[in-house]
Amino acid sequence: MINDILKGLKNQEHKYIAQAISIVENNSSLNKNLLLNLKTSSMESIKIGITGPPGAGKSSITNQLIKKYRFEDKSVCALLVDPSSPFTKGAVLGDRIRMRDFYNDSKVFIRSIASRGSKGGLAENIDYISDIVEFSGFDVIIYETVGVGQVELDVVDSVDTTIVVLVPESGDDIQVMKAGLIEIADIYVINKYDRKDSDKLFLTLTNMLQLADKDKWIPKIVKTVAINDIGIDSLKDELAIHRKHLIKSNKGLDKYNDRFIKKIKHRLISDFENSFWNKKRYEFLNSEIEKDINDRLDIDSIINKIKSI
Ligand SMILES: Nc1nc2c(ncn2[C@@H]2O[C@H](COP(=O)(O)OP(=O)(O)O)[C@@H](O)[C@H]2O)c(=O)[nH]1
Ligand SMILES: [Mg+2]
Repeated sequence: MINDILKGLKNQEHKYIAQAISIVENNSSLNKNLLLNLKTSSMESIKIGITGPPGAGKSSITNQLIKKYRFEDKSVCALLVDPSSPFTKGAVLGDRIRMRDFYNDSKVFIRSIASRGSKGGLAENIDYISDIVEFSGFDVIIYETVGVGQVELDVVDSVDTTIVVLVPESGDDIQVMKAGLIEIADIYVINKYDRKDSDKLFLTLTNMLQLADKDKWIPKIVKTVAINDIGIDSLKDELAIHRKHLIKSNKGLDKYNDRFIKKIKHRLISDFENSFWNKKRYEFLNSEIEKDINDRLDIDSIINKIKSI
């Protein structure tokens, strides 16, 4: 079975990509281990993260970007990280409908992934999922996420370029800063530039970027009206410029190495946990939990006891 999956992934067959991602999402450790050694060369595909508040136009921008990359015959994978619970599928459905443009295009793979699955969150699975889609050899991989929670920060670690989408009505500078969106952006998009107060947000952002560290990459600001395909070409140009910067400054290699180290650490932790816990250790832990709160040993003593078993 695993050989079929690997072969299917190499051929970029949607059925197998979906199956591999499901294996990871269902967290079946046996099957997940079979996927562990996907050899990927993380530097090859263009990896983009798009984040920002709900309704800012992230999916609309993703849609337009996919069209542009398809025009160059690049294959594209878009992963929509859905923060809603498994019970409220609304957001996902909306995304799917707009993405229907690519329904018959075998070089476009679009999938929603749950940030909070029934077993385990995205954070621990994002390494696997990005390995799967990179192994499948997509030229471009786009992750769409909402806001800046832990999930988004994990996604930022997995991509080369992070786009933060803001809209004129998304509020004043303080809110933007407070939301933590400032630190993570390589490119800002002010979408819905057809709306009033767009220039105001542009000025605010421009002023804010004056404070940025001049030795580092200074984020660009791109104005777009995603629904009318305005500014998307500039966005694509800026993505290419940032990519060149990453390669020239060796930042791309640094990011790759950081991801490599992170993967090793994640794997070590999960291997350690899997081999550490056995029946006796669990039994001891449970016996403590069954005690009245005041009768339990303190945490350090419990840990030492468990280690000694
Ligand atoms: N006026 C205007 N509406 C837009 C623009 N881009 C997207 N929208 C609309 O904004 C709504 C939310 O867009 P969507 O892409 O789903 O936002 P997301 O939640 O960030 O993915 C949709 O109704 C879009 O049609 C734009 O540039 N101008
Ligand atoms: Mg969306």
